[in-house]
Amino acid sequence: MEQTLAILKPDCVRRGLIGEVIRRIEAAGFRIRAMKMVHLTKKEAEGFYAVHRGRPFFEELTTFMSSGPCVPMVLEKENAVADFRALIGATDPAEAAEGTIRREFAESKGQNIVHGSDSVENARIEIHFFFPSIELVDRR
Ligand code: YYY
Ligand code: MG
Repeated sequence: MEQTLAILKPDCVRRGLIGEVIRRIEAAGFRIRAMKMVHLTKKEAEGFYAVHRGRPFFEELTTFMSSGPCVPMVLEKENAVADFRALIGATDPAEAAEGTIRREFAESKGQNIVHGSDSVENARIEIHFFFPSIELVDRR
């Protein structure tokens, strides 16, 4: 079964939307295989988003991601990576499809409520960034 890494970003936590977003994730058929709350340091946020280093939004992005606690989770489902990207919608909420999580809740492109891995390979890397294998449950 495919897995993806989701993060409920600091804006989601700050605005009291953890429950609402998790409700939508579960209603869409994803099983939660790991979950915790962490407050990333600036350096940790830079490490997670290393692929974007040098981009104009990198400083703002990593400052935002280290501005408060976030909730990383491992989600499992057939076709989890693509299906989760579809559930959250485009990066910019103004361009995200009707009914997607970002369209419904995100206030800007930079503060867009939730992260989802963009490939199966990146999902594997991102899952291990947050979760040692002992924290990954395998319950049916
Ligand atoms: O995968 P996704 O989160 O949809 O977008 P990415 O292109 O990977 O960018 C990561 C993150 O960076 C995005 O969620 C918001 C922020 N960002 C931005 O603030 N401005 C951009 N032009 C592009 C991305
Ligand atoms: Mg991305």
